[in-house]
Amino acid sequence: MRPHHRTPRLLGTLLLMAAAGLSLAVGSAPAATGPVAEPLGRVIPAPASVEPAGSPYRITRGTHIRVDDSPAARQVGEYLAGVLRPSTGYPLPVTTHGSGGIRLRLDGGRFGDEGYRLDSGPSGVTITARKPAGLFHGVQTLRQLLPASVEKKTAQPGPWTVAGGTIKDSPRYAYRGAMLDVSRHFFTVAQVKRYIDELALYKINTLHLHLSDDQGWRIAVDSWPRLATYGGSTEVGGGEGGHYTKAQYQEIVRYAASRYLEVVPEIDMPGHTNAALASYPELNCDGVAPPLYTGTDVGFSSLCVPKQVTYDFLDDVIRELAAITPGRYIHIGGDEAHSTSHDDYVKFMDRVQPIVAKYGKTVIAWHQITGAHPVKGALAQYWGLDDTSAAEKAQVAKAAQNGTGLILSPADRFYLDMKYTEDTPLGQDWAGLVEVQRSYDWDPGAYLPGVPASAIAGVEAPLWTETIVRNADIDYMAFPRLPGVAELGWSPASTHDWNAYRVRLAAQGPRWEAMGIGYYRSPQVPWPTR
Ligand code: NGO
Repeated sequence: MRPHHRTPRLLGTLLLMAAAGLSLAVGSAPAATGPVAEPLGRVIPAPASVEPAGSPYRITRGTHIRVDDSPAARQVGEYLAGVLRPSTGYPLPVTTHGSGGIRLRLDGGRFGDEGYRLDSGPSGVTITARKPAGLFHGVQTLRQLLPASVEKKTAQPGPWTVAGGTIKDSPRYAYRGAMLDVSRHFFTVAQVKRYIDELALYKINTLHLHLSDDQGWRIAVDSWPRLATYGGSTEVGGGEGGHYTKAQYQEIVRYAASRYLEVVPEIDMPGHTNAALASYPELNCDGVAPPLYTGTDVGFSSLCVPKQVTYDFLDDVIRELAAITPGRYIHIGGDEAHSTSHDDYVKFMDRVQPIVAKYGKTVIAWHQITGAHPVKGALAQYWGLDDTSAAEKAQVAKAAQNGTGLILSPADRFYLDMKYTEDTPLGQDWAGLVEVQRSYDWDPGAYLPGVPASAIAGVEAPLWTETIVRNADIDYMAFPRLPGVAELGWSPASTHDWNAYRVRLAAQGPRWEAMGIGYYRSPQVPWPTR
């Protein structure tokens, strides 16, 4: 096993012991009877630097969570207390006074927008960051340093020990996303919040919501009300579908922001638009509305490119969506426009991208936009495969050389709807089978030939939901692959090591069990025996 980045040999030994299923005494902690703390280097995503040192800190009934006198720092403190109180059974008051304990400190230092430093020793744990987002990510690290049972919702015996030492950490990429397709099957606000909480644990900072497709339009638009009331009235398989009112969407946005995730709403166009075409006959070139669609074919629908009403419609939709979206981006889809001619596709994108800019947002689109004229500042989301043609990859690389940023979501690595093996009961296999190692073991910085490293904005794990219906379905497909996506997005390339990673991943299993997350027990991962 390659030693962990800037990590003393002791840690490697601890990891090997853990892999062998040996129990660990942390630092000079007294021999514990309850669950043991995680070693400092077992966090996912792997921190940039880990230096185990000295004695551990133990959270007790008297521990305070001390925060700077700022509303954002206090909020992060309350969030941490919300995680720790049920399982520890301790009061853990959040306060601006006192000494010792758990301290969340904002400081002008060199931590970047999302970075933090965590120092742990006998007198306390201090997380220091320049911005509240860094404090929040540091809190996720702290969670993972505590025994898995800290995630339970009822009081557990402890002890609640955090290994001693220092972690200095900041992300490799600014964009670290997960997409949920709420169109093929609709997911309630509560279900989306639940997924947000799972994403936050791994420092994912972007939630991309695929809000419209052939099978359903999921966001209320006041100027075109039938989109939601009729276009949203069904889903794959013919279920009743649903849509978010503007207030509900804003609730999702607010909740995501409280977990330091930015919401990227997607309205797919010009293809994947049957739900809109069914709702308004005038959007069709022939003026005839097709029926609602509940199958899983793709590529059969298109907005009418020559008609002016198409752009009046999109101006209204984008204006209303931009007004309830504080984030920087609007995703305009652009994939699989097989029923739109190439010329029409280019014309369409030339007209729509300025509408996004007009309402103050930045365009994201699937990478097919690189076959048109991506506007300055646009991001293209790559969803090709290893065996995507060299010509298509070259087209994407050329756009990247000309300034289009890339979000990497290769379907044969990062699509969470791909089956793990032939036996996976859910999901699809058009992009191949994607086991955990395949998903994790590659480098986004060196993936597409001819793409400058600086063009990679980040990574995203899409979860398409043709076959995904329940929370348990989401969990089973996302875990254990999602933490790998998060690690490729966050951790320096120098920490990348499948053999070390699989051991850290195995240690997450009991945490997911404590959280009620059912996951795929991949044989590639040395899970602890239950
Ligand atoms: C493709 C297609 C989606 C499907 C998905 C299923 C993209 C960008 N368009 O990905 O409509 O749902 O595959 O894996």
